[in-house]
Amino acid sequence: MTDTPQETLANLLTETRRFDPPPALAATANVTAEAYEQASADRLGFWEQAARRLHWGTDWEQTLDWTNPPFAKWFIGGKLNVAYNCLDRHVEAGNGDRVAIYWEGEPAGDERVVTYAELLTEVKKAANALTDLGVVAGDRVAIYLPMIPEAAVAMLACARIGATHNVVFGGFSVDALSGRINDATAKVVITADGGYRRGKPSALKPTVDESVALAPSVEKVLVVRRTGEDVAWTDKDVWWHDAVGGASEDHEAQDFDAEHPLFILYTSGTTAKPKGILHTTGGYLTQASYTHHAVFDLKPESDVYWCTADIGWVTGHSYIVYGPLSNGATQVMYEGTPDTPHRGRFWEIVEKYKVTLLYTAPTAIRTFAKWGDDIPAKFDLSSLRILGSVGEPINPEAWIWYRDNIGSGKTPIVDTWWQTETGAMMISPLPGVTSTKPGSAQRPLPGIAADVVDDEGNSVPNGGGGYLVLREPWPSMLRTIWGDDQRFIDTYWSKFDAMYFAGDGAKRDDDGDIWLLGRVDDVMLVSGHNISTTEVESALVSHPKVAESAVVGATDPITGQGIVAFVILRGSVEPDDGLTTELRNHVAAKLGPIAKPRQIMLVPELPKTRSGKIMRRLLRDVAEHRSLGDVTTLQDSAVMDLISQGMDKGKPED
Ligand code: 6R9
Repeated sequence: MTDTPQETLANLLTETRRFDPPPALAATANVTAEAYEQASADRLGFWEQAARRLHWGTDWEQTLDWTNPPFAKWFIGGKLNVAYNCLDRHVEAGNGDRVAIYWEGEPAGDERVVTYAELLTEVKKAANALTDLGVVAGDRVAIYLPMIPEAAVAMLACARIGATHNVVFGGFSVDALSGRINDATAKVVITADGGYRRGKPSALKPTVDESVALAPSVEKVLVVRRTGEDVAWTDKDVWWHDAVGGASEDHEAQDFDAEHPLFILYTSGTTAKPKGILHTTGGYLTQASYTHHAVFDLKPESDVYWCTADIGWVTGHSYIVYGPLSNGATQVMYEGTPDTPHRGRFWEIVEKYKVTLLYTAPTAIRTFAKWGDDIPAKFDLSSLRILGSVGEPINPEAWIWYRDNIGSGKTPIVDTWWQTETGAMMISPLPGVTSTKPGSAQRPLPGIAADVVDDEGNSVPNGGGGYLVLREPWPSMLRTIWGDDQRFIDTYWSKFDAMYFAGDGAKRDDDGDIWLLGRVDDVMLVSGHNISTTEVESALVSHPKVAESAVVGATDPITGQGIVAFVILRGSVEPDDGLTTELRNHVAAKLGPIAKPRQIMLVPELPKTRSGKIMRRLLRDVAEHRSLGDVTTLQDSAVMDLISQGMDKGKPED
């Protein structure tokens, strides 16, 4: 027996590199260290001030109502229009000629420049068209579109008339789409004939037709012509260019209650029925807008911002549409994949539009690293001043690669932790304040009460690992799961008393900074130690031959679970006989022998969701030789065949 309490999550990886903010950035930063002090002295006062950055038609009477947790209300009595905040007020302030969107289609030369005045006109017309189709405030509208400006127009038009949008990733299956339309009982679906993906038109309309046949609530389908391919036509279908093209340009935005439902977004990636995460109006916009201003230090007159996310992901909602547009940003929107027509496409776009702020995901960064340093080196990336990361823990080596190869070795990196459920960023460095550490999201943003706790819900000391929780409500928090309050309580508020449990593991380093360690469902129990997938993956990625890896725990007769690692090598590396042994030893040297993988599989690809998250659940099925579970949210189903074939050939090592 020992006095040491049972560790909740092991802390194996140490990182000592530090990068101070560039002095020039710090000197002019939108947000300084004072914000932390202000927020800790008066958290609600701090959020009131952030809300004042928006235009309210009617002021709120009370900032927060938390008398019936976990059902929060923010800015009670306040009224505002989200589209007015994103568009009209910028035009009224004389900025109608400012570019809102530089849109870049996937086919070369396919581009559109949309100013704030033009975007406003389109949104007004679309708002009128939706009204003509019978949509009224409170109705749900499903949006299933490629990355074209109409996606933003559709969302803002819904917001303008108080309809609740429900965006579904273009490319999701009939099951996924019809399930989401039905759960939200959407009245209208907005879609397109198709979009471009990897150099080819990729149809969307057939999936909508099949889904609508299964969805009795749908009355009309509004169809954008994007590819011009032939489409089947039903009596519910209306062309966007007819309905919106013919609509009036006059539309006065009406204010809605701060707690009016703005959107539902379904979370993906689990086996269970998708959860319709509900966000409302005032608190959501307050935090999406403030965090975009603070974390990207946006200077709307001079910055060109580019978030590479898809509109079907919460990142596209908060950091393509609502955050940036509410701040009057000029941004790039890109339709296609990073390797069409060549692997330098992203960097070509950065060079062309002189992008200053770039927000992308670790999966993309690791892919670029795999493709080789020589590709970004061919382009002028000197306009970049801040780089962001979101979606998964970023491995320290991928972080360094990003900074060195994309950020010329000098731009700050903001690793932003948040979720569909949190609505907006929660933990992140501030680029003009924080001395950054590769791989750490570091510190809760001002006004956010994040903590790392043990099984009993007690804060872990510095150096300890455990569960990431939020101790206080925040403005952009989910209000419930659509139609299922009990599931909302059970999923997020039952593990610990009076705390929101995010489902992520985390640790606090010796300075108190937070490191995300992946989903707790993925944590591996090896010989009595709880080991995070993230730390083992980061150790693997720190080997110069490894571009990407995914680690899972597979049942093991001796250790409980054995660590099985799936590894993608960097582009130029030829595997040799000793490589897997070398990698296993490398992990043992970095993290200790307990974390040494039982088996390493070299694979060409990893199974990922549409937002780029590794689906470890499927890899666990492979590692334990089970048939595959639900693959509806998988980005590319052929990947699993490739991996399973390789797995059958490989045999466990000692
Ligand atoms: C925005 C978004 C949420 C989950 C979250 C966590 C993971 C997101 C992260 C991160 C480590 C980061 N995640 N950002 N993990 N570091 N910077 O991704 O929303 O799709 O709902 O996913 O993604 O596991 O719980 P969503």
